[in-house]
Amino acid sequence: MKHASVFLAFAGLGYLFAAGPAFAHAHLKSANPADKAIISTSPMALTLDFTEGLNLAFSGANLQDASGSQVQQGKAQLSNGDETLTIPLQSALRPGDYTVKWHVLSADGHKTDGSYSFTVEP
Ligand SMILES: [Cu+2]
Repeated sequence: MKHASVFLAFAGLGYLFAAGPAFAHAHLKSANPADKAIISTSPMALTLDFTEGLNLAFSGANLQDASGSQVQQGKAQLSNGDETLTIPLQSALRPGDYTVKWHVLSADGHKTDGSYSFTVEP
């Protein structure tokens, strides 16, 4: 379905549409903790929901604290038709600001990346 709509976009509307933001790659649909969330309890895992299935071997996310240090995390897993990336955290997050930097390869072979932030309150 997604490939068909991509093809139709090229065939019907050409590059004008293809260059637009509505093009179908694996975009981050939602996350938990969410972007700009302020939470009072450390999450057990990061959960990222994408708009397409992912290739686990080339997909992942790194959690960094406010100083840019990498936070210890477990092995990433896919679920929900490979559209949900779950990354377990190995210990409770201390209060502070955190940034999630993600990079994924979708099943259609396209790479996308991005980042978002959340805050753990004291
Ligand atoms: Cu794509």
